[in-house]
Amino acid sequence: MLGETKVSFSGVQPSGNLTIGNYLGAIRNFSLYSEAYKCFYCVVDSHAITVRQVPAELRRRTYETLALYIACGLDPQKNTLYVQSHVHEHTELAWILNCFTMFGELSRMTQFKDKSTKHADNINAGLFTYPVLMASDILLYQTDVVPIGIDQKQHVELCRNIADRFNQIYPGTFTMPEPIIAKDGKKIMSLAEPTKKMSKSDENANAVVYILDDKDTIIRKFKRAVTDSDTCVRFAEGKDGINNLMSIYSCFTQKTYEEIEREFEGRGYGDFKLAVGEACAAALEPIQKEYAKLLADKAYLEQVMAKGAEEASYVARRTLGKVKKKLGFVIPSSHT
Ligand code: ATP
Ligand code: LTN
Repeated sequence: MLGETKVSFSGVQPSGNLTIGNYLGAIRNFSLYSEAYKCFYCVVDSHAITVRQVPAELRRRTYETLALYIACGLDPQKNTLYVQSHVHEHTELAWILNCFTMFGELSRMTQFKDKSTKHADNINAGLFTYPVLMASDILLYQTDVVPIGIDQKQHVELCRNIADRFNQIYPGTFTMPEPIIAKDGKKIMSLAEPTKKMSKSDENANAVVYILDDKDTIIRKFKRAVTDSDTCVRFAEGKDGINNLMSIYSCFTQKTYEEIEREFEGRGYGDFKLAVGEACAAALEPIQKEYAKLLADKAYLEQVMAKGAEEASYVARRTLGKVKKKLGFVIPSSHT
């Protein structure tokens, strides 16, 4: 909490083209807090380099992710939108928090286990301490709520453990953050393997619907989505593909599962898949239009990120100063 105002913080990595999973699980929910909370939404480029990135692509995606934040409804006047590496306090606090995080805790993180299997040739220390940098992102802003997809819940729980451990030794340092996980859209699954999370770094582009896919592509991908040999559109255990499509359709149309089952009673999967594709394309169209305008104005995006970094730095500097004092670091006289 910053004074009387509650704080919302979240981030997305510029590690690929953003998917409808990123939108429905995270970004769409960021704007719920814009009015009543002080909101910090960050493009986490330092996290992205835990796996190898092509420099030109990382740079381009950093602009693109910022443009998508705005196109998805985050007004830069009401939200602090910025790039993580522009505020050096993130990595500085991360070092300190590393000294308050246990090896065993980090070893239990499922994202680390998944990513180290996937990138077996590059199991670097950054991949291992990734959640500590994430804890630093969150704690620097005295955050109350962290809107995320369910896959990030374990990381926010670790962040709470780190904050608690630090506060036990140095009382009153950090606000305790709460993960906020939307009821609908918290885990959108791959269209090709519906038991696996839809992920922007999936090599199979047909498994993933990107926010920027055009209507024909979206419809084609939903048509090819893996389902089952049943023909009845209903939500049930074991029908992972249909359950996923129902959850996507429900998110884009606000219809309940019962309404969806009634709507498609006696109709086959083909009709249903087409309807999901159309609803998704219709919802994404205004975002895509706004995005195209924003991306054409690089100077504007640079202005947004500069203003965001200035606002974020102000708060980050204060928290880091407090932490250093509590630890017993000598504060240079030029900083007081
Ligand atoms: P990567 O494939 O590079 O690991 P990702 O697609 O998992 O990326 P992140 O940048 O790690 O995306 O996540 C940004 C936010 O989007 C997080 O809050 C995460 O929980 C959420 N998110 C990611 N994928 C999904 C999904 N399939 N369903 C719901 N939320 C998701
Ligand atoms: N680890 C997150 C991205 C992220 C984040 C954060 C989310 C980095 N820092 C702080 C919430 C709060 C992910 O989605 N992979």
